[in-house]
Amino acid sequence: MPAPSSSADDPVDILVTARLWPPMMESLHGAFRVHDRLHQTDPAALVAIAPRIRAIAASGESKVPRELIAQLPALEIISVFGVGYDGIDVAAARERGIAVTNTPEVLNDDVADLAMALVLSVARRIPQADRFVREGKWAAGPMPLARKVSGTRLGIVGLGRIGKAIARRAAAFDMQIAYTARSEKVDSGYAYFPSPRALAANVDFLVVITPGGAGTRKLIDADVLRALGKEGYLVNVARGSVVDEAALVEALLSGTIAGAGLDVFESEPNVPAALLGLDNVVVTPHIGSATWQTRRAMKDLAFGNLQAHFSGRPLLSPVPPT
Ligand code: 8YV
Repeated sequence: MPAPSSSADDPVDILVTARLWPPMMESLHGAFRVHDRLHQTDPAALVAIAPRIRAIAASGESKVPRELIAQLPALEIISVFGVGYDGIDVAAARERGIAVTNTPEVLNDDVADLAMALVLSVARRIPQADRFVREGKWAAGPMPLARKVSGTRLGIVGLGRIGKAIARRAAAFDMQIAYTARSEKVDSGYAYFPSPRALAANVDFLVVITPGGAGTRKLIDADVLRALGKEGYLVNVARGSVVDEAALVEALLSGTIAGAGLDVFESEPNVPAALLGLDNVVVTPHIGSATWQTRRAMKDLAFGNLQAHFSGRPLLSPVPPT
Protein backbone atom coordinates (compact mmCIF):
# COMPACT_ATOMS: atom_id res chain seq x y z
CA MET A 1 0.00 0.00 0.00
CA PRO A 2 1.65 3.29 -1.02
CA ALA A 3 2.22 5.88 1.68
CA PRO A 4 -0.44 8.57 1.35
CA SER A 5 2.02 11.31 2.10
CA SER A 6 4.84 13.30 0.63
CA SER A 7 7.44 10.63 1.32
CA ALA A 8 7.95 7.49 3.33
CA ASP A 9 10.60 9.33 5.40
CA ASP A 10 8.18 12.01 6.41
CA PRO A 11 4.79 10.39 6.88
CA VAL A 12 1.67 12.35 7.70
CA ASP A 13 0.84 12.49 11.42
CA ILE A 14 -2.54 11.01 12.28
CA LEU A 15 -4.38 11.04 15.58
CA VAL A 16 -6.44 7.92 16.29
CA THR A 17 -9.33 8.83 18.59
CA ALA A 18 -10.70 5.37 19.41
CA ARG A 19 -9.63 1.80 19.88
CA LEU A 20 -9.73 0.79 16.20
CA TRP A 21 -9.87 -2.69 14.67
CA PRO A 22 -6.26 -4.04 14.64
CA PRO A 23 -6.07 -4.56 10.83
CA MET A 24 -7.14 -0.92 10.39
CA MET A 25 -4.38 0.09 12.81
CA GLU A 26 -1.90 -2.01 10.81
CA SER A 27 -2.83 -0.17 7.63
CA LEU A 28 -2.51 3.17 9.39
CA HIS A 29 0.91 2.25 10.81
CA GLY A 30 2.03 1.26 7.31
CA ALA A 31 1.25 4.69 5.91
CA PHE A 32 1.19 7.28 8.70
CA ARG A 33 2.93 8.34 11.86
CA VAL A 34 0.23 7.15 14.26
CA HIS A 35 -0.61 8.79 17.58
CA ASP A 36 -3.00 6.35 19.17
CA ARG A 37 -5.47 8.05 21.53
CA LEU A 38 -2.77 10.49 22.64
CA HIS A 39 -5.45 13.09 23.45
CA GLN A 40 -6.64 10.77 26.21
CA THR A 41 -3.43 9.13 27.38
CA ASP A 42 -1.08 12.14 27.29
CA PRO A 43 -2.79 15.46 26.49
CA ALA A 44 0.47 17.37 27.12
CA ALA A 45 2.27 15.30 24.49
CA LEU A 46 -0.57 16.00 22.09
CA VAL A 47 -0.09 19.75 22.57
CA ALA A 48 3.54 19.35 21.52
CA ILE A 49 2.75 17.54 18.26
CA ALA A 50 -0.68 19.08 17.58
CA PRO A 51 0.55 21.42 14.81
CA ARG A 52 1.70 18.38 12.80
CA ILE A 53 -1.56 16.40 12.94
CA ARG A 54 -3.21 16.44 9.50
CA ALA A 55 -5.69 13.59 9.94
CA ILE A 56 -7.91 11.93 12.50
CA ALA A 57 -8.95 8.29 12.34
CA ALA A 58 -12.11 7.88 14.40
CA SER A 59 -14.72 5.22 15.06
CA GLY A 60 -18.50 5.44 15.10
CA GLU A 61 -18.33 5.89 18.85
CA SER A 62 -15.52 8.48 18.80
CA LYS A 63 -15.92 11.90 20.32
CA VAL A 64 -14.24 14.58 18.21
CA PRO A 65 -15.55 17.80 19.74
CA ARG A 66 -14.96 21.37 18.56
CA GLU A 67 -12.25 21.79 21.25
CA LEU A 68 -10.17 18.92 19.87
CA ILE A 69 -10.56 20.17 16.31
CA ALA A 70 -9.50 23.67 17.48
CA GLN A 71 -6.35 22.16 18.97
CA LEU A 72 -5.25 20.83 15.58
CA PRO A 73 -4.47 23.74 13.23
CA ALA A 74 -3.23 21.52 10.37
CA LEU A 75 -6.14 19.08 10.45
CA GLU A 76 -7.45 18.26 6.94
CA ILE A 77 -9.58 15.14 7.28
CA ILE A 78 -11.51 13.11 9.84
CA SER A 79 -12.08 9.57 8.62
CA VAL A 80 -14.71 7.67 10.61
CA PHE A 81 -14.54 3.87 10.73
CA GLY A 82 -18.31 3.54 11.05
CA VAL A 83 -21.49 4.89 9.52
CA GLY A 84 -22.49 6.99 12.53
CA TYR A 85 -20.65 10.25 13.03
CA ASP A 86 -22.76 11.77 15.78
CA GLY A 87 -19.67 12.08 17.98
CA ILE A 88 -17.90 14.31 15.44
CA ASP A 89 -18.57 18.04 15.46
CA VAL A 90 -19.11 18.17 11.71
CA ALA A 91 -20.11 21.87 11.82
CA ALA A 92 -16.79 22.76 13.47
CA ALA A 93 -14.93 20.70 10.85
CA ARG A 94 -16.84 22.32 7.97
CA GLU A 95 -16.05 25.81 9.26
CA ARG A 96 -12.39 24.99 8.78
CA GLY A 97 -12.87 23.14 5.47
CA ILE A 98 -11.90 19.85 7.11
CA ALA A 99 -13.25 16.81 5.24
CA VAL A 100 -15.33 14.25 7.17
CA THR A 101 -15.87 10.74 5.80
CA ASN A 102 -17.70 7.66 7.10
CA THR A 103 -18.42 4.09 5.97
CA PRO A 104 -22.02 3.95 4.75
CA GLU A 105 -23.69 1.03 2.90
CA VAL A 106 -21.11 -1.66 3.63
CA LEU A 107 -22.56 -2.41 7.06
CA ASN A 108 -26.28 -2.26 6.17
CA ASP A 109 -26.65 -6.04 5.97
CA ASP A 110 -24.90 -6.76 9.25
CA VAL A 111 -26.81 -4.21 11.29
CA ALA A 112 -30.12 -5.29 9.74
CA ASP A 113 -29.25 -8.94 10.41
CA LEU A 114 -28.52 -8.12 14.03
CA ALA A 115 -31.77 -6.20 14.40
CA MET A 116 -33.70 -9.27 13.27
CA ALA A 117 -31.54 -11.49 15.47
CA LEU A 118 -32.46 -9.36 18.49
CA VAL A 119 -36.16 -9.38 17.56
CA LEU A 120 -36.04 -13.17 17.35
CA SER A 121 -33.82 -13.57 20.42
CA VAL A 122 -35.93 -11.49 22.74
CA ALA A 123 -39.27 -12.88 21.53
CA ARG A 124 -38.24 -16.52 21.27
CA ARG A 125 -35.97 -16.22 24.32
CA ILE A 126 -32.98 -17.78 22.52
CA PRO A 127 -30.29 -16.87 25.13
CA GLN A 128 -32.57 -18.16 27.90
CA ALA A 129 -33.23 -21.36 25.91
CA ASP A 130 -29.50 -21.88 25.46
CA ARG A 131 -28.94 -21.47 29.20
CA PHE A 132 -31.89 -23.77 29.92
CA VAL A 133 -30.26 -26.62 28.02
CA ARG A 134 -26.74 -25.96 29.36
CA GLU A 135 -27.98 -25.81 32.93
CA GLY A 136 -29.60 -29.24 32.59
CA LYS A 137 -33.13 -27.99 33.16
CA TRP A 138 -34.66 -29.67 30.11
CA ALA A 139 -35.08 -33.05 31.75
CA ALA A 140 -37.38 -31.51 34.35
CA GLY A 141 -39.81 -30.25 31.69
CA PRO A 142 -40.13 -27.83 28.78
CA MET A 143 -39.35 -24.13 28.78
CA PRO A 144 -42.18 -21.67 29.20
CA LEU A 145 -43.74 -20.70 25.87
CA ALA A 146 -42.42 -17.67 24.01
CA ARG A 147 -43.83 -15.03 21.66
CA LYS A 148 -44.44 -15.65 17.92
CA VAL A 149 -42.63 -13.25 15.58
CA SER A 150 -43.88 -14.11 12.05
CA GLY A 151 -46.93 -12.12 11.04
CA THR A 152 -46.59 -9.51 13.79
CA ARG A 153 -46.26 -5.74 13.40
CA LEU A 154 -42.82 -4.15 13.14
CA GLY A 155 -42.20 -0.45 13.60
CA ILE A 156 -38.94 1.06 12.40
CA VAL A 157 -37.71 4.35 13.85
CA GLY A 158 -35.59 5.77 11.00
CA LEU A 159 -36.19 4.46 7.49
CA GLY A 160 -32.71 5.11 6.10
CA ARG A 161 -30.48 2.60 4.35
CA ILE A 162 -30.32 0.24 7.33
CA GLY A 163 -33.99 0.77 8.22
CA LYS A 164 -34.96 -0.32 4.71
CA ALA A 165 -32.69 -3.38 4.97
CA ILE A 166 -34.47 -4.31 8.21
CA ALA A 167 -37.85 -3.86 6.52
CA ARG A 168 -36.85 -6.19 3.65
CA ARG A 169 -35.86 -8.87 6.13
CA ALA A 170 -39.03 -8.40 8.19
CA ALA A 171 -41.12 -8.76 5.03
CA ALA A 172 -39.79 -12.31 4.71
CA PHE A 173 -41.25 -12.95 8.17
CA ASP A 174 -44.65 -11.74 6.88
CA MET A 175 -44.47 -8.81 9.28
CA GLN A 176 -46.60 -5.73 8.72
CA ILE A 177 -44.14 -2.91 8.44
CA ALA A 178 -44.56 0.68 9.57
CA TYR A 179 -42.05 3.44 10.27
CA THR A 180 -41.49 6.91 11.50
CA ALA A 181 -38.92 9.29 10.04
CA ARG A 182 -38.39 13.01 9.67
CA SER A 183 -40.42 12.88 6.47
CA GLU A 184 -42.78 10.40 4.86
CA LYS A 185 -41.20 8.15 2.24
CA VAL A 186 -44.21 7.49 0.06
CA ASP A 187 -42.29 5.26 -2.35
CA SER A 188 -41.42 2.81 0.42
CA GLY A 189 -44.94 1.41 0.49
CA TYR A 190 -44.76 1.08 4.29
CA ALA A 191 -47.22 2.73 6.68
CA TYR A 192 -45.95 6.08 8.00
CA PHE A 193 -46.55 7.44 11.50
CA PRO A 194 -45.55 11.02 12.27
CA SER A 195 -43.99 10.29 15.68
CA PRO A 196 -42.28 7.45 17.55
CA ARG A 197 -45.17 7.53 20.01
CA ALA A 198 -47.83 7.02 17.32
CA LEU A 199 -45.71 4.27 15.74
CA ALA A 200 -45.14 2.53 19.08
CA ALA A 201 -48.88 2.42 19.77
CA ASN A 202 -49.41 0.47 16.55
CA VAL A 203 -46.68 -2.17 16.57
CA ASP A 204 -45.47 -5.25 18.45
CA PHE A 205 -41.75 -4.65 17.88
CA LEU A 206 -40.23 -1.18 17.79
CA VAL A 207 -36.78 -1.20 16.17
CA VAL A 208 -34.64 1.91 16.56
CA ILE A 209 -32.15 2.66 13.75
CA THR A 210 -32.05 6.43 13.54
CA PRO A 211 -28.77 8.39 13.71
CA GLY A 212 -27.63 9.53 17.14
CA GLY A 213 -26.82 13.10 18.11
CA ALA A 214 -28.63 16.07 19.58
CA GLY A 215 -31.65 15.76 17.27
CA THR A 216 -32.58 12.27 18.48
CA ARG A 217 -31.44 12.36 22.11
CA LYS A 218 -33.91 10.39 24.29
CA LEU A 219 -36.35 10.23 21.38
CA ILE A 220 -37.60 6.97 22.86
CA ASP A 221 -38.81 8.16 26.25
CA ALA A 222 -41.23 6.95 28.92
CA ASP A 223 -44.17 8.14 26.85
CA VAL A 224 -43.13 6.13 23.78
CA LEU A 225 -42.51 3.05 25.94
CA ARG A 226 -45.97 3.39 27.49
CA ALA A 227 -47.43 3.54 23.98
CA LEU A 228 -45.51 0.39 23.00
CA GLY A 229 -47.28 -1.32 25.84
CA LYS A 230 -46.97 -4.47 27.89
CA GLU A 231 -47.01 -6.78 24.84
CA GLY A 232 -44.46 -4.67 22.98
CA TYR A 233 -40.70 -5.13 22.55
CA LEU A 234 -38.01 -2.52 21.96
CA VAL A 235 -34.91 -3.27 19.88
CA ASN A 236 -32.10 -0.69 19.66
CA VAL A 237 -29.30 -1.05 17.11
CA ALA A 238 -28.76 2.69 16.66
CA ARG A 239 -27.15 4.63 19.49
CA GLY A 240 -27.72 4.39 23.23
CA SER A 241 -28.39 8.11 23.31
CA VAL A 242 -31.63 7.68 21.31
CA VAL A 243 -33.30 5.82 24.19
CA ASP A 244 -33.89 7.24 27.66
CA GLU A 245 -32.13 4.37 29.42
CA ALA A 246 -33.49 5.15 32.90
CA ALA A 247 -37.04 5.21 31.48
CA LEU A 248 -36.34 1.92 29.68
CA VAL A 249 -35.12 0.22 32.86
CA GLU A 250 -38.21 1.46 34.65
CA ALA A 251 -40.51 0.26 31.83
CA LEU A 252 -38.90 -3.18 31.87
CA LEU A 253 -39.01 -3.47 35.66
CA SER A 254 -42.66 -2.43 35.87
CA GLY A 255 -43.87 -4.54 32.94
CA THR A 256 -44.80 -1.43 30.94
CA ILE A 257 -43.20 -3.19 27.94
CA ALA A 258 -42.62 -6.91 27.38
CA GLY A 259 -38.89 -6.88 26.73
CA ALA A 260 -35.92 -5.35 24.95
CA GLY A 261 -33.05 -6.37 22.68
CA LEU A 262 -30.18 -3.91 23.00
CA ASP A 263 -26.90 -3.63 21.12
CA VAL A 264 -26.13 -0.07 22.20
CA PHE A 265 -26.13 1.78 25.50
CA GLU A 266 -25.94 5.30 26.83
CA SER A 267 -22.49 4.96 28.37
CA GLU A 268 -20.68 2.09 26.63
CA PRO A 269 -19.14 -0.19 27.71
CA ASN A 270 -21.13 0.36 30.90
CA VAL A 271 -24.51 -1.34 30.99
CA PRO A 272 -26.82 -0.52 33.91
CA ALA A 273 -26.78 -3.37 36.43
CA ALA A 274 -30.57 -3.15 36.58
CA LEU A 275 -30.76 -4.17 32.90
CA LEU A 276 -28.46 -7.12 33.41
CA GLY A 277 -30.64 -8.43 36.19
CA LEU A 278 -33.70 -8.64 33.95
CA ASP A 279 -34.79 -11.86 32.26
CA ASN A 280 -36.76 -10.11 29.51
CA VAL A 281 -33.70 -8.34 28.09
CA VAL A 282 -31.13 -9.55 25.55
CA VAL A 283 -27.92 -7.53 25.44
CA THR A 284 -25.05 -7.55 22.95
CA PRO A 285 -21.85 -5.43 23.09
CA HIS A 286 -22.33 -3.05 20.12
CA ILE A 287 -21.72 -5.77 17.52
CA GLY A 288 -23.95 -4.37 14.75
CA SER A 289 -21.14 -4.32 12.19
CA ALA A 290 -18.84 -6.79 13.89
CA THR A 291 -18.22 -9.46 11.25
CA TRP A 292 -14.94 -10.11 9.48
CA GLN A 293 -16.49 -9.41 6.10
CA THR A 294 -18.01 -6.09 7.05
CA ARG A 295 -15.10 -4.85 9.14
CA ARG A 296 -12.82 -5.52 6.14
CA ALA A 297 -15.11 -3.49 3.90
CA MET A 298 -15.26 -0.71 6.51
CA LYS A 299 -11.48 -0.69 6.70
CA ASP A 300 -11.15 -0.48 2.93
CA LEU A 301 -13.44 2.52 2.92
CA ALA A 302 -12.08 4.32 6.00
CA PHE A 303 -8.47 3.82 4.96
CA GLY A 304 -9.34 4.42 1.30
CA ASN A 305 -10.75 7.83 2.20
CA LEU A 306 -7.46 8.80 3.84
CA GLN A 307 -5.48 7.54 0.85
CA ALA A 308 -7.75 9.40 -1.55
CA HIS A 309 -7.41 12.62 0.39
CA PHE A 310 -3.63 12.55 0.66
CA SER A 311 -3.14 11.59 -2.97
CA GLY A 312 -5.47 14.32 -4.22
CA ARG A 313 -8.20 11.98 -5.43
CA PRO A 314 -11.93 12.48 -4.72
CA LEU A 315 -13.06 11.10 -1.37
CA LEU A 316 -14.84 7.74 -1.55
CA SER A 317 -17.56 8.52 1.00
CA PRO A 318 -17.72 12.04 2.42
CA VAL A 319 -20.57 12.56 4.88
CA PRO A 320 -23.54 14.24 3.23
CA PRO A 321 -24.00 18.00 3.47
CA THR A 322 -26.10 19.03 6.46
C1 8YV B 1 -18.92 0.44 14.89
C2 8YV B 1 -20.93 1.93 14.54
O1 8YV B 1 -19.14 0.20 16.22
O2 8YV B 1 -20.96 2.27 12.24
C3 8YV B 1 -21.20 2.73 13.34
O3 8YV B 1 -21.70 3.85 13.48
O4 8YV B 1 -21.31 2.27 15.61
C4 8YV B 1 -20.24 0.64 14.37
O5 8YV B 1 -20.35 0.07 13.16
C5 8YV B 1 -17.74 1.24 14.94
O6 8YV B 1 -17.62 2.42 14.37
C6 8YV B 1 -16.49 0.42 15.11
O7 8YV B 1 -15.90 0.80 16.26
